[in-house]
This record gives sequence, C-alpha cells and structure tokens, in this order.
Amino acid sequence: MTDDVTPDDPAVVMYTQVLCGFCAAARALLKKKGIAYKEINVTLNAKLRREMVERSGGRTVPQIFIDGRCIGGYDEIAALDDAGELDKLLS
Ligand SMILES: N[C@@H](CCC(=O)N[C@@H](CS)C(=O)NCC(=O)O)C(=O)O
Repeated sequence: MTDDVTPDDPAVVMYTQVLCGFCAAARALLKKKGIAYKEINVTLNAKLRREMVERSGGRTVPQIFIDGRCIGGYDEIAALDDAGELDKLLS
C-alpha cells in the first residue's frame, strides 16, 4: 500500500487531474449515487502519477479503484453501473 492510500479510505479511490472531462463524469456519477470516494489528484505530481500507473497499469485519468482493485476509468465504472454491478461491488 502506498503512502497515499490508507486503510481508512472509502472503498472507492480515484486518481484524477484537473481539466479532465472523464474525471468530472466519474465524480458526477459517484455523487449522483451517493457513493463516498477519495480523490488523489495527480496534476503536476510525478510521484502520484507514477503510483497511479504502477497500481493501475493505465496512463489515462481517471483510474478508479474499488476495495483496492482497479476497475478502469469512467467508461468502465459507467458500464458497471449500467449493468447493476457497481452496487453489488459496493454492497
Ligand atoms: N476511456 C477512458 C478515457 C480517459 C481519458 O481519455 N482521459 C483523458 C483526460 S480527460 C486523458 O487521460 N488523456 C491523456 C491521455 O490520453 O494520455 C475513461 O473512460 O476514463
């Protein structure tokens, strides 16, 4: 576990950066559903961006983790929600 992720974090942790439409969409989806999340802003922060890439294997933002497992970005969390799987993962 990295310094930026702690056991007290909510189940959903999301790496983001400023001026990111997909990050805004993911944020809106989580807020609409009332899901608590922690945001790790990687803007101009090489250490956190490296951490994101190492943990997720992805280079785009957002990268979203649920219970420590990377589920992908906005497209993936929206697809999970459409399929009714997001609620199950968080129940
Ligand atoms: N399919 C991805 C797309 C994410 C994406 O393209 N994010 C942009 C920022 S809004 C990005 O990281 N662009 C930088 C790049 O493509 O290297 C998702 O749904 O999260």
